[in-house]
Amino acid sequence: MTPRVVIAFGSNLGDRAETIVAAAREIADLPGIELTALSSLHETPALKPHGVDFAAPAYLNAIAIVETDLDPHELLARLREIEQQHGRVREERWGDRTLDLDIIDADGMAVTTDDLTLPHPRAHERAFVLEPWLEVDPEAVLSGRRVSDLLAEAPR
Ligand code: PH2
Ligand code: MG
Ligand code: MG
Repeated sequence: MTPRVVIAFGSNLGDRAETIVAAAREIADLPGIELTALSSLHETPALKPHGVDFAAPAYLNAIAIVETDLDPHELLARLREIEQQHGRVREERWGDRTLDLDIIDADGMAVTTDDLTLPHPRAHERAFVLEPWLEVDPEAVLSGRRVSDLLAEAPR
């Protein structure tokens, strides 16, 4: 069976909805990838390293499920290109951005390298990832835990 990969979208600068919808189409158009689900767009307050920042521009977050045989590093390289095309600038950690594309989980595969850790190390506690994921897959599991349970425990 083709591995199922969960990709998170985040945007809090520019035309957030247009950017996420365009990026989803660009992902679907990548060779070797089939997009099988896309959540709705969830508006969420910006989480910064010191906590939720209501003064920062709010995010739109979404989740896509894709099926692909691409190696996660190969997929990450493609996602970084799409971020670049949408004007992503990397400055401060968790700084405001036009587009963030994160791989959350690749069929439970464990990866620990400098540029990629799978499953995503913070996804289990992020309602802005868990909620849209649950919307497209009510039975979703992350690191052996039900995403519905993780969401119930996640800080709001
Ligand atoms: N992404 C971050 C940091 N903070 N806050 C929200 N609401 N949504 C995000 O996608 C997000 C964030 C780092 O990637
Ligand atoms: Mg991120
Ligand atoms: Mg990222």
